[in-house]
Parts: sequence; C-alpha cells; structure tokens
Amino acid sequence: MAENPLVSVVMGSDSDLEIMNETAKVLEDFGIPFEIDVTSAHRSPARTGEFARTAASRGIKVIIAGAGGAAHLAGVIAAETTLPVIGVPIPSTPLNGMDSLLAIVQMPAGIPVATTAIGKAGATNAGILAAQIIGLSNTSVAAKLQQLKAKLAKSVEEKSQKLQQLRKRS
Ligand code: RP5
Repeated sequence: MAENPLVSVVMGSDSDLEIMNETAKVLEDFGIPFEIDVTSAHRSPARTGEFARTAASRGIKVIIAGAGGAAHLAGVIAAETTLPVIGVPIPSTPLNGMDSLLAIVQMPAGIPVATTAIGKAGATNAGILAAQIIGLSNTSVAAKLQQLKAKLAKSVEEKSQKLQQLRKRS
C-alpha cells in the first residue's frame, strides 16, 4: 500500500477484486500512489461512512468504487464527501451488471457519481479518469496521458496496416 495515496480504490466485496485489479494496474502504470480495500454500503455501512468522511483529510483526491448487484457503494460514498467519486459497475449477479450500472448511474441531482462501463473496460477507464483528474495538477501524469493517447493511435495504425495486408493477400 502506498504511503501517501492520492486515489482510493474500494469495492463491495473481495469477489470484485479480479475486475478492480484493472484499475490498480492503470494507477501503477501512471505511478499514482493509491490504496485499495473492501467496504460495503450494505454489510458495513458504518465503516463505509467513516471511510468517506475521512478520505479528503487523509489526502485522497479521487475515490473509485466498484460494486455489483444493488450497487450503492459509490453513491453512499459520494453522499459523504466532496471528492470526485467514480463508480464501476461489477457484473457479479445473474443480471450481468445491468443492475449495478443502473444503481450507480441513476444518482439524484446534487450527488454526482461518474459512472464507467460495466466490468474490466470500466475498471480500466476509472483508473484513466482518475489519472486525468490528478493530471490537471501533475505534469508527470499529464505527460503519461499524452503518451497513452499516442500509443492508442499507433495501435490503430498497426491494425489498419495489418488488415490492408490481409486484404491484399486474399
Ligand atoms: C456486492 O455484492 C459486491 O460488490 C459484489 O459485487 C456482490 C457479491 O458479493 P459477495 O457475495 O461475493 O461478497 O455488494
């Protein structure tokens, strides 16, 4: 665990870890110190409330919360802090994450939660979005974000060339 984390990654259960590890990988790549833990809106409401109320005073700048099912974790955290909160819908129930997506995205006016896509893509994007927020005041992270854009564009160029070569051969 990083000494002075800037981002806090929490999830409703340890069964969410496989997906939330995608967020951790992104933050590691960006060199952003983060903490990662389990806390549940329903099973440990007191722990979750305490976490949300004290996060800003501990130096946290962004909170990422992944949860599945009736996924209230990101919302109840957002209710208790003025830090930006990003919610990741986890596909952990027979409804495959549609339940989590709607629970996270349909926040009432006044309590915003930035909601990502369901599953691993969403967990990756939560890490990048947190990096974009940190990057507003951190030139090293901002430079890495530019590198990521360049890398993504290059990968499309390569895919395009590969496809044209395949078409020439057929
Ligand atoms: C949610 O319930 C968690 O975020 C998890 O996605 C889901 C199932 O949790 P477990 O029963 O595996 O602990 O609160």
